[in-house]
Amino acid sequence: MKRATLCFLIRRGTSDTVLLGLKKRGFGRGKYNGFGGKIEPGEDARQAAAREIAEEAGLTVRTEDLVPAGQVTFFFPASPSFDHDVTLFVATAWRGEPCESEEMRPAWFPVDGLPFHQMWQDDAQWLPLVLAGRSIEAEFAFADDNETVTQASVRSSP
Ligand code: 8DG
Repeated sequence: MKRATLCFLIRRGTSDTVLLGLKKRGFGRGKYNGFGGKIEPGEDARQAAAREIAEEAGLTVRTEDLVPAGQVTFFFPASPSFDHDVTLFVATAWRGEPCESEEMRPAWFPVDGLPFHQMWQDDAQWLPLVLAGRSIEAEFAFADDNETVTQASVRSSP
């Protein structure tokens, strides 16, 4: 099981917006997602998330500004090497302006207008909870196409 992080940067305002990145290559290519990736040896989840945000979006986030938002596990029975255990964070403070990287093209979306048709199918079941400030514990399993959700479990706490 690979350990990874995923972070959502939220701009609070009269209506909140969230920064997503269109993944340009690799796993999840063509989908919008938060910023994150594998936790490298010697890193904790916060350090990994801050590094990925810098690499993928060109932004500096202090590890203490990363607010834990729970854990999601993704199971791919047809391709177990894709299985991921993902630590979630949100942040509302960072430095810099988002810029496109080799891996991600960043764009802002209203939290009530997320591009679910261009995201992982499970995201509609948990991302609105996380963006509303809740912490979740979730598990999803995917069909042989590695896209269609076959089993879902989401628990949330305030
Ligand atoms: P890296 O070089 O950036 O470390 O690797 P990568 O290929 O870009 O990504 P990864 O480390 O394999 O991490 C996969 C990312 O995708 C990780 O942030 C978790 C995320 N992810 C899944 N499945 C799903 C999903 O169903 N929904 C969402 N929103 N994210 C997912 O692995």
